[in-house]
Amino acid sequence: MRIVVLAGGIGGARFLLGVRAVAREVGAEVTAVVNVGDDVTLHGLRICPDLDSVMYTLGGGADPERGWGRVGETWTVKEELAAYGAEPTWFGLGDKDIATHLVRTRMLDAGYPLSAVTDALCDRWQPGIRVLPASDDRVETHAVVEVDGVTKAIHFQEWWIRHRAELPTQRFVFVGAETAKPAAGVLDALAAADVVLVAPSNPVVSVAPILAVPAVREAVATGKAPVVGVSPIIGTAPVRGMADKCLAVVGVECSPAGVGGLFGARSAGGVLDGWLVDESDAGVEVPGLTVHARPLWMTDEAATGAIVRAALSVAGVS
Ligand code: FO1
Repeated sequence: MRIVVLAGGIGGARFLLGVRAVAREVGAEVTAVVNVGDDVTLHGLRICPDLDSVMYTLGGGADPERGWGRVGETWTVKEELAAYGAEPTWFGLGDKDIATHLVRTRMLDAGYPLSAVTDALCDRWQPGIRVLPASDDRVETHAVVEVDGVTKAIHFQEWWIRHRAELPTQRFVFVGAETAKPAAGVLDALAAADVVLVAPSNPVVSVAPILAVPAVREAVATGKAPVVGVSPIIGTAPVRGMADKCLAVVGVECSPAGVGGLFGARSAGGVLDGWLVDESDAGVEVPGLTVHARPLWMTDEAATGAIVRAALSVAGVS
């Protein structure tokens, strides 16, 4: 069986631990198509938070408390940069993490596409699945905000970290998405997939930027493989992170029904066939979608594996 997972953020990385566990049991191949909308260049370094969260988490090097960055991290370079007053001081780069960005930036500057760079970085981390950026092109999430009566676009990381998602925000823009092409390998993986899973990642700033690449959306929406999503919302709150604030920006209710409706049914121009919601949300209905309910807390790899098995069963491929 070939499983493709659309993923971003820490929720996506943790979901992939369960996907990998199930894939090992059933002998499936897994490809993660990962959000690049959070990527940013700071201090001259290209930083890809979602690719790194996936790589570090599956490679056993992620910090379990923060969720992002490396376990056992030190912060000497960050402190030295702050001592110089080198902005942005609101973004924390750990010493070990910086090595990843140095290798990535050097390879990108030498002309390698992000997919090849990611492959090279994964040689060290051995994530046990194929990790692909959604695009080798720049697709960068910006938030259109109002500050002191002035409307301007700021990078997602500035909105998320510096302003804790609390600025009055009109909308998100995925800069470059319209003309971006899927990264090498993405369309082949989708064409060969037996099932596509949408991880319980932030729907607005993790999954939407992947689907904003026109050929990716087209391949997911019209492909032969069934597409099943796992709700990142339980009740009225995100399982993790600030998806509630992002959903408010796009005017979607923070609920499993709201997010299911945002993705929409493939039969009605959306991207999903099935939608897995938490057991406490049993009875939720989304037009055009097969909705199943089961416990969705990813407390450990076994619990996450059980969620993945349920998603495969909704897809009819288990
Ligand atoms: N999140 C923070 O809240 N503060 C930080 O200083 C920070 C730095 C950082 C550096 C590298 C990296 O890969 C991720 C980092 N994150 C940080 C997490 C990141 O901003 C977001 O959680 C993701 O982009 C959302 O998926």
